[in-house]
Amino acid sequence: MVSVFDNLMNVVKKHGAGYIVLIDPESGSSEKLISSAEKCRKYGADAIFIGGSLVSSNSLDNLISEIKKNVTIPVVLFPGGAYQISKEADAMLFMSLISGRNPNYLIGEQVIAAPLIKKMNIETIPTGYMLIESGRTTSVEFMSSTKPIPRDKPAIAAAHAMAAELLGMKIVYLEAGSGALYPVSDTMVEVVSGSVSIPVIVGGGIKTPEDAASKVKKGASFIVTGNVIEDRGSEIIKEFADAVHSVK
Ligand code: 1GP
Repeated sequence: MVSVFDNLMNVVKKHGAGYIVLIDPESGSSEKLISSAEKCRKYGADAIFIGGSLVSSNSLDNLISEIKKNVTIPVVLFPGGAYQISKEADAMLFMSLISGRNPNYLIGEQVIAAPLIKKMNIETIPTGYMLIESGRTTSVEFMSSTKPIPRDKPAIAAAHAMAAELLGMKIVYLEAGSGALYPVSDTMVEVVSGSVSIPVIVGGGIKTPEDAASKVKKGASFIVTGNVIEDRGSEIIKEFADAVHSVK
C-alpha cells in the first residue's frame, strides 16, 4: 500500500504542488465538518489536515471515521498537542516546533504521544514546524509560548529548515498561524525552498488563489488554507486547487 507521504509526493510529481485544506474540529458541528470534508474531495483538494491549537472535542475518532466514509483523499492529523491523536486518521504530521525554544513543543509532547502512536501503528510524517511572525499574536504563538521567526529574516528560517533536513525530518512547514494578518512572504518561501531538498508546506493567512500560486512559483510544495473557506465558501477550494496545480 502506498504511504500517505508517498501519495503526497506523487501529487507533487503530477501537479508540481499540492493543495491541502485544514479542518479545525472546533469550527462547527460534526455535520458541517463532514460536509466540508466532502467538498474538499469534490473540489479537488489533495488532502485534509485535521487539528487546531485548542481542541476540546473528545470525539475526534468519530469525526474522522465519519469523514472517511465519504472521502478518498488522505485525512492527516495536524495535532496541536499529544492529546490530538486518532487511530482513524490515515497519517499524522509528527511535528517538532523547531522555530521555538520551548522544550515541551520541541520534544515533550512527542514523548508523551510516542507510545500511543506506536501502539496505534499510524503513519507518521516527521515535520519541522516553524512559526513565522505574521503581524499579530496567533493562537500557535500564544499556546506554544514561543517566539516566531521574524518575517523579514529568511536566512534564519532557512537555517532552521536545513537543521530539520539534517535531523532527518521529511517536511518543513512554514506557518504564519491561522488567521495571520500576513502570510509567510514569497521571499522567505523562495529562500527556504532553495536551501533544502525536502518539501516545504506553507500555511497561515493565505487568502487568494493568486497568493497560493505565487508561493508555489517560489518553491512551495504544498499550500494549506483554513479560514478562507469559512469566509468565502467551499467553491473557493476549486479555485485554490486549480491555481496550485497549474503553476508548474
Ligand atoms: C494552516 O494555520 C494554517 O497552516 C491555516 O491558516 O486559517 O489562516 O488559512 P488559515
